[in-house]
Amino acid sequence: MRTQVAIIGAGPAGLLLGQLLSRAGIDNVIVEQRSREHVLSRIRAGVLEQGMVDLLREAGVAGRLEREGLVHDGVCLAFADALHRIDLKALTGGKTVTVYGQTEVTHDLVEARQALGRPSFYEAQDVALHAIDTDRPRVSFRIGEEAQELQCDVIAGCDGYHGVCRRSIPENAITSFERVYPFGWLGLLVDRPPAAPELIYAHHERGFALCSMRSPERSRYYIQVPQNERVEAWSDEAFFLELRRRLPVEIAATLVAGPAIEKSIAPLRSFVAEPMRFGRLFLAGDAAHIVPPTGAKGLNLAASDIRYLFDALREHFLDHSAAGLESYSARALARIWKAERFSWWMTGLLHRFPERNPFEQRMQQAELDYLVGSPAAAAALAENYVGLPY
Ligand code: RFL
Ligand code: PHB
Repeated sequence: MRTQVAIIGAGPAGLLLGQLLSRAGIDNVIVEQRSREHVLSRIRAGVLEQGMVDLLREAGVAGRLEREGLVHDGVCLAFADALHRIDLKALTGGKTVTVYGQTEVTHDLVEARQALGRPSFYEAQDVALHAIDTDRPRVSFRIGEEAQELQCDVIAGCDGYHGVCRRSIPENAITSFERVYPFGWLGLLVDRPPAAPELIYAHHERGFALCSMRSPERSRYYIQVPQNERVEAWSDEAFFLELRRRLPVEIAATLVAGPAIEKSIAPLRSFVAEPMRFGRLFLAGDAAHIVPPTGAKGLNLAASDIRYLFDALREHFLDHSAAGLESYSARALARIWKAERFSWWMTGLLHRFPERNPFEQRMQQAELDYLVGSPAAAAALAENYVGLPY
C-alpha cells in the first residue's frame, strides 16, 4: 500500500493531522495500536486554548464544540481558605478558554474521518519504521495474522510518549530533557454539577486539588497523591473527603459527591526531545514532549505542533517547497519550551513538595500572595493560560 503521509497514532494529534491533510487533498493513512473503542474511551484533558478551537474549526470539526463547549472568561486560585479569581478575559484583551473534553474532540475527529472514508488501521501490532533517513520510508505492522506494509513520503510520529517513533531515531541524533515530579494526580469523573462555575486550582498544605468539569452536569476532580499511590487505595468516599479538606470551606460545603464514572492516576513529568525530526520522520504531540497537567497545556501543544506540521506538509506537497519541513522542529520547539516553562512553574506554585524546606514553603506562599495581589503578575499567568500565539 502507498500513501503520501503515514500517520502513526490515532490520538488527537494524529487524527487532527489526518483531517487537515484529507481536506487539503493530501493522501494519508493512520496506523493505531489500540482499538477504536479504547481510543474513544480515554478520559484526559479538558481545556482548549482559542488557537486549538480555531484549528478544529479550520478542520471542519467544531460544530458540536461550538454548541456544547463552555467558554470560560476566568479561573480561580484557592489557598488559605480563600478563593481568588483571575479574570483571563480582562487581563488578555478579550481572550478566553473553552472547556470541552479531549474525549469529545477525539470522538468528533473519528466521526469526521469515517465520513470522509479515509483509511485507518486500528489494533496494529508490531508497528515498525524503516528507511526513515531516505525519501522512501516505510511502515510495517500486522493486523491479526496479516502482515502489512505502507510506503510513503513522510511519516508523522503522533504515537504519544510510549510510542515507537521517537525510539526509532538513533540515540546520537536526539537529545532528551526531563524532570519527573515526586507525585501524581488522582482524577475522578462524576455525573454531578461542578462545584463552581469556573475551574479552581487549589494549593493546600495537604496537597494540590483541582475542580474542573466537562459539562453543567459532569465534573472532573483531581487531587495530588504520592508517586506510587494505587487507585484501588481510594474509595469514592475517601476521594471526596480528601478533596473537600483541600478546598475553601464555602466550596467544600456546596460540592456534590457521587459515584465515580472513571478514576485513574496520572504521573507528572516534564519532557522534551529535540529535534522533532529525523530524515522523513516528524514527531508531534506527546511523542516529542510531555508537560505536567497543571497548566492544561498537553493537548493544546499537540494541536499547535499539528498547525506547524500541517502548514509544512502543505508546502511540501502542494507548493513543492521543503522550507516548512526544514523549519518545523525549530518553530514548534520555540512554543513548546515556553509551555514547558509555564507548566513547570504552575506545578511548583500549587503543589506540596515533600522536599521543600520552611524557607522554600514561605517563598511559595509569597508567590501566591503576589500573584493574586498584582495585576502584572496575574496578567503573566493569564497570558500563558489562554495560550501564547502560534
Ligand atoms: P496520545 O493521545 O497519547 O495518542 C497517541 C496514540 O498513539 C497510539 N500508539 C501507537 N500507535 C501505533 N503504534 C504504536 N507503537 C503506538 N504507540 C502508541 C496510542 O494508542 C494513542 O492512541 O498523544 P497525542 O495525540 O500527542 O495527544 C496528546 C494528549 O493526549 C496529551 O498531551 C494530554 O492528554 C495529556 N494529558 C492531559 N493534558 C492536559 O492538558 N490535561 C489533563 O488533564 C491531562 N490528563 C494526560 C492526562 C495524559 C495522560 N497520559 C498520557 C497517560 C491524563 C493521562 C492519563
Ligand atoms: C481537566 O478538566 O481534565 C483538566 C483541566 C485543567 C487542567 C488539567 C486537567 O489543568
